[in-house]
Amino acid sequence: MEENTNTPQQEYDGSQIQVLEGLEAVRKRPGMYIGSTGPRGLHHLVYEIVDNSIDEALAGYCDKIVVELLPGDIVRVSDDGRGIPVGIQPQTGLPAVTVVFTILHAGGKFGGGGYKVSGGLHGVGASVVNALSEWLEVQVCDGQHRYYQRFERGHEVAPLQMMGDTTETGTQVAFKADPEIFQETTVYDYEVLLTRLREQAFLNAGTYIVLRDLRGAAPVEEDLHYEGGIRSFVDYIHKKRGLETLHDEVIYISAKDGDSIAEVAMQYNDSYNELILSFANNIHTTDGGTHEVGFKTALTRVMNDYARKNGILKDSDKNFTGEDVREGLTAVISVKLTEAQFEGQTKAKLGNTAIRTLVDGMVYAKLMTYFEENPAVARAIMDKSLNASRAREAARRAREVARRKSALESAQLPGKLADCSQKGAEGTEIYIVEGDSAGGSAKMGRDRKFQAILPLWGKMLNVEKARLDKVYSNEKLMPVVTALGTGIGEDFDISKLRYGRVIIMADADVDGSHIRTLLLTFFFRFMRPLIEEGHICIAQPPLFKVSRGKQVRYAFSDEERDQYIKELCPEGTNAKCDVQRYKGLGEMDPEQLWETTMNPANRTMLRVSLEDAMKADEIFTILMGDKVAPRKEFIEQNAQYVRELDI
Ligand code: TSJ
Repeated sequence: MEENTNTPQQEYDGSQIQVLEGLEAVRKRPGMYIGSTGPRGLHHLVYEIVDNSIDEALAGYCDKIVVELLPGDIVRVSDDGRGIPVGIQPQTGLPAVTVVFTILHAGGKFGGGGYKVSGGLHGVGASVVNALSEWLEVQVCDGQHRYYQRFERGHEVAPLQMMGDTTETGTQVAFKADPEIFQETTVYDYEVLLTRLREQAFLNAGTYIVLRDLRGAAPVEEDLHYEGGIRSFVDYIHKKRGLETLHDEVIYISAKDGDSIAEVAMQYNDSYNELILSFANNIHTTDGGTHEVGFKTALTRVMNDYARKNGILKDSDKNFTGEDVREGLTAVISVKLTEAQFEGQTKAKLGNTAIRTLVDGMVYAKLMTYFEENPAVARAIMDKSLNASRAREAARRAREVARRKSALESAQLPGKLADCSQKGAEGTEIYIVEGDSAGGSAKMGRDRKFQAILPLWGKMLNVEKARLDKVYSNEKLMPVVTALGTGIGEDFDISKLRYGRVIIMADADVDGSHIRTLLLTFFFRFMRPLIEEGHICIAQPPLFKVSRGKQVRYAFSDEERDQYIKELCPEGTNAKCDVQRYKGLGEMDPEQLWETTMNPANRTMLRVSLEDAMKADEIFTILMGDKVAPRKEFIEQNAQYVRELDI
């Protein structure tokens, strides 16, 4: 058990009071401990519990973990580990298992200040889940006895009870998220849990994780077990995205240094995108850190050294850049270490410098050996990088031409842009609108002081197959680039942004979702800081107009529509409501569009997160890629989610 500043040292009564105060604090400010009380926070509860079983598996004592969703959205997690210890803890006079669920661990992953990962692999722990659950029940078997305890909103209902004899060992925890805390929803999304648990199964090769959904009429179950570990992860990503690989085998490298372990799995595909997923102690380090830096620098050096040695790069050629050697690369980096330091605002960046040295040294030495032993694979990868480097040169020239041209044309704004009168990014917005008729309504309905409108036209560019040089000559995206003013890729300069908000406005149908996916993918790949800094939004036009005479309501969902019908035309009266379903933005007149979607006083908008954009990028890859089978499979599997996923 970790040192814990909250652990009371006094007698039983005093400790109990502090226990309750600790968990009350969690209930008062749940966001501090689990990030949010929305769906993300809700799913986080499951991860917090499962992480404990995974730790037990990593310690070598458990090989099967079962996660079940029961009717009523009760979660049950079981493992066949040693069982949480039940012995009395001297500081508290309570069984260790009771302490695990009732005493708040110091700090918190999302808490302000004082957070330090102290060797333990998991986050804020079981007591936070307990505090935020309407009820929680734990059962522990230690090979001799079965024990049971129940808690309600963090309070123990009764002390730990011995229930009988058993030869089994393991831990089972069942809980019901508290609807008082999770007011938005307590319903779990099977796919969300599946994705996360699959990731954990990849990261912990050999561990069996079963996800079972017993909420519906027919049970749904997925067995997650990958002997190949992160090798299987890379393979899975390529198959799922329908990407053709450049070489058959996933390259796998690993090394140890004291208590630290580093592993890399990598493979090239025929796209132009790089995907590097890095993890430290099974936590996804979305902001990278020392392990990722070590990998990238070593990869660039290996590629250049090998290419020079084998005459692939001539004396007169310039070195490959990091971007050249990562084009079309999918890599998973996983490190496990004690005393991991997580840095940055979201604590998603690894800081330990010793890990950089470990990964760098390992990748340089072992990848070089791999290339020497597999010259055909090396050659295929080198050719890919050569191509990338030539395309980069071509893009540079295209960019210079574009720059020179725009200097000549005195930075011409696109002809279809209806600019706002106010200048500068502060308080201004640009609506990017698909379709001419919607563009026309938006131009007439807007407040021209601070709202600019850019209608899009022309054929869509397949960003998946396009490099930067293609973007510069694309008639659909180029107006967006010039209107925003920032440039793209390595030229991107946010200080040149001409509008504070960039709002995508498209229909709520399949074509609309295509254009949203395209634009988000484009921003994600070429103007990522716009997303990171929260500049990109999605307009939310209403789906229905419900009216009775002069009374009008706009509804954004089926439920809202039904509610307005009830309000305007109560049952029992013979009033009749007129319900209009908007099939597209073009069906709204300028005033309606202003009132419902563009007027800051009434409108709702979605701000796009990096995660949304990553999802769009993934969808885009599948929808636009060459292979038909994954696309078909994706559409079939996701038909019911498309609205949700397509953002
Ligand atoms: F955290 C938790 F309570 F929520 C939880 C813990 C939930 C679940 C589903 C499993 C577990 C858990 C904890 N599984 N296995 C363990 N193991 C221990 O707590 C344990 C057992 C023995 C020893 C030892 O040193 O003998 C040490 C530990 C940490």
